[in-house]
Amino acid sequence: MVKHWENFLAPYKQAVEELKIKLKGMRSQYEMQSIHSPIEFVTGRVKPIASILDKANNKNIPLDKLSEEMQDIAGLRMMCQFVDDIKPVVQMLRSRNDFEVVEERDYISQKKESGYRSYHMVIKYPVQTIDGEKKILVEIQIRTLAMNFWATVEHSLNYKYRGIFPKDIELRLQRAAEAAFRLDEEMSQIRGEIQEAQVIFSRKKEQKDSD
Ligand code: 0O2
Ligand code: 0O2
Repeated sequence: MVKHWENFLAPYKQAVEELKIKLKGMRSQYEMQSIHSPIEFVTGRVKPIASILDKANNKNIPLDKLSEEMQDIAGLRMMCQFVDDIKPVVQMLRSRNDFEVVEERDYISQKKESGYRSYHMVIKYPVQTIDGEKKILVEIQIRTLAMNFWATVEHSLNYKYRGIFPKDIELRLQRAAEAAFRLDEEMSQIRGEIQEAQVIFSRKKEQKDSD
């Protein structure tokens, strides 16, 4: 059984590792050209077996249909400083030719009832194995740092309360979601100022490094 999971998850692990390098590489390319990177940082994970089983159970996904019906066994996250950075990242992902985008879900213009905001893309990624090429589904979530902060906190609370929040916590989470939204708006307003400061800061850092 353990061996079976190990075999099943191996291409997902490989995909996450490869995509982390590729997507982090996009950030370094911006840095090299000294232009504002729309990507702040990238994380990735393979869903833990227990979480796969829970989700399959909740969504009635038969275990032999996991690879077609569970889109986030392999998951990448790309964090951006500003809401306006998200579109260029999405465009860039669409224009790559090392994978195919099969679905997009825009929870930014259409936030979820919980208050969750993020842009989701599901891609079909070809992994090269010793038995030939395997195409697997990978979910990429693109969000701002503020959206990520909210989602991370809500995710832990969700885990603690198993999705059934006490009324006061639910209310606070909704207010926190609004506050995160306003924070993103405020930051967009002073985006120019922030970026100028960041350019000066990185020039100073470069100077120091070359001294
Ligand atoms: P790195 O790899 O060091 O750069 P869960 O099932 O949710 O309880 P979880 O949260 O997936 O378990 O596991 P874990 O170990 O906390 O997460 C590993 C990394 O993947 C974390 O960043 C998370 O921010 C990120 N991550 C977690 N869940 C998801 C997801 O659903 N989709 C995507 N795309 N990324 C996720 P590290 O450790 O800084 O990453
Ligand atoms: P993990 O690894 O625990 O994060 P569903 O899963 O039913 O919500 P669907 O169609 O499978 O819906 O995919 P969807 O909603 O596009 O993406 C699911 C993933 O988005 C979740 O993965 C979360 O990572 C994130 N997400 C969606 N809604 C919320 C929310 O209200 N709060 C938070 N914090 N994250 C959300 P999982 O399955 O929870 O996995």
